[in-house]
Amino acid sequence: MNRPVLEGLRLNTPAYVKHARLINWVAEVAALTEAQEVYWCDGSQAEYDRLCAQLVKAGTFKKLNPELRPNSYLACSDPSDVARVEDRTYICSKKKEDAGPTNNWMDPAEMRALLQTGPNALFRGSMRGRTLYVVPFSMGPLGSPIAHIGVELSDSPYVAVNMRIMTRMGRAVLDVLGEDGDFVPCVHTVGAPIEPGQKDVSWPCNKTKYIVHYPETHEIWSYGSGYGGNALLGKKCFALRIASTMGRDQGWLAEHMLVLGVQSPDGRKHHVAAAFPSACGKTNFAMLIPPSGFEGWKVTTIGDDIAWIKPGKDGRLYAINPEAGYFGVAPGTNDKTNPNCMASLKRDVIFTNVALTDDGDVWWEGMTDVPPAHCIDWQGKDWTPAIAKETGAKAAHPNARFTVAATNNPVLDPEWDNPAGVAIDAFIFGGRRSTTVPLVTEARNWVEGVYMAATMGSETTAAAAGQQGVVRRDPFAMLPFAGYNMSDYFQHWLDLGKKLEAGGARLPKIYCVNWFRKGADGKFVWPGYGENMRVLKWMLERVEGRAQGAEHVFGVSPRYEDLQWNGLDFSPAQYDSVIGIDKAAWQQELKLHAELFQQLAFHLPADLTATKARIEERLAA
Ligand code: SAT
Ligand code: MN
Repeated sequence: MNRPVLEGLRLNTPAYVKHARLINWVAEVAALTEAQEVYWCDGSQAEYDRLCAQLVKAGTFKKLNPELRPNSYLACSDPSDVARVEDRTYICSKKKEDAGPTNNWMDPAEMRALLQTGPNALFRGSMRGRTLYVVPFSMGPLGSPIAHIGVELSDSPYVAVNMRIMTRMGRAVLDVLGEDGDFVPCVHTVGAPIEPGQKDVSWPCNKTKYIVHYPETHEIWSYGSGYGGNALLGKKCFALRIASTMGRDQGWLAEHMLVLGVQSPDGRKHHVAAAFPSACGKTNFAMLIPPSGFEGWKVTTIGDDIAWIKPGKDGRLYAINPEAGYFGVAPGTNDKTNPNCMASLKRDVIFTNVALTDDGDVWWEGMTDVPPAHCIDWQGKDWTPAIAKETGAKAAHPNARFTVAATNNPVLDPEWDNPAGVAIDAFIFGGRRSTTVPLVTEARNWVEGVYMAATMGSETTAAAAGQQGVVRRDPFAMLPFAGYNMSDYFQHWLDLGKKLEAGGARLPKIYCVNWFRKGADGKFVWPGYGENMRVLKWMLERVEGRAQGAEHVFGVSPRYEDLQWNGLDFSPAQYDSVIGIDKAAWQQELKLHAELFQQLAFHLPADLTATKARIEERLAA
């Protein structure tokens, strides 16, 4: 440890912190990064307000018009730092095969030399001139048997305030941690030290980026980005990549899933967990408003992005939302697509990379039918509809986000904070596919369901840097988030199912959905959004053994007459075009499954290859 630096540094450890290992680790990281100061977050409202005011002063935040958007802020990032960077994300397990072919891998010792221990280690001096914020957080209700604790050390006050919304953050977490409780250590720097006399910028970051996970020691080190999942380390890094490895070792699941409750008019309540890739409508689905014809039905939100699921003593699967807030995509959100979300965003919001209107409010593409006559776009430039028409400039970045507390959601499920979680009745897996994949299919059994989830494909979105709109395989919507070998992850799902079934449990049903099929005119055929309730109702009636369907090559789908149509004008012909199975398209699709299985050949479960062979046989018949 660098003595002279440590001696000059005040750790400012509050008296209530009793955890010696934590204090030592903070001291070590402060010495390594040469942070100017250490600040321990207590998670209070006063602290949040103070840090926001400081961010306003630094130019990172603009305070929005308090009459139109009380207690809300806009941050605009550096144009180079706008999304997760999958090609800079590493799983550093001891053995390369444990990271698997879908993850970037580097030997842990080599990575540590690069980041922490080598002569030019990136973290060395990376926080010079900055404050190191100690951010203790709980993923899940404090003290829940399904929850786990992390501590993020970050030189970004933007991260500190976002973490207060996204997690249970602050002093109460340290009380649960006590003198030697376990926590996942997360270190984050924007990688932009300030030298004496140098002026800071409004969004510090570094061209070089590393988002690094050590699954064996449950550590996260993130360098160079201040944005979203790269920087709010409780989210994808901990709650998915590290937690998925914890789940493998301890017999539970960490999944990229929303969790919702559905109550029927006669008061029966079911819970559904649904996996979709980033920016495919998880938040909209989690806040769905049943359409006309569904009076008396109610959908409530438990979570919108991540589920931690553990088997209960009764053999059923219980899910919690490890997060406490939503970091959702703004563009496309409006009073028609997601009125509950719009209501959630009325106050107490941090917006990132949306546009600023002339009256000090926010705007994004799709928020209103008529765009404002003028606004300042996310890059600080003048924006008008005429400029947009001429140059194609977007007012908001396509991956612009809002950060808002779950408690702002008018349809928050009363059980959302229940430490015991909610029992899951059905899993849904969905991708964004213009062709091929039918509106909904029920797997005939757990293994077929795992096959559907494992071979899921989706067209890429703006949530990750890189080309958009190309179909890639995204198994379980976990391609960028599985913290270990994808084939071992499939095996874990199969093993858990077998174990629960052997114990006599009735497993949740598994469904594959696609809201995104397009017609010959290039437009979506299925109206989506609230109308997805029609599909949800069918699934839950199947769970109850009450609804009918027709069996086909890879599962069971509803016939036109099996869905409830009142309140929607949707013809049998239109239905055919979203539910139909085109033999040639599926033969092509299975070739893509074969490619995936070739890539994942190491440890690929035999159950999945056998399932594929059976589908091929049926398709050829
Ligand atoms: O990972 S983020 O939190 O930036 C958003 C996402 O990709 O779902
Ligand atoms: Mn997500």
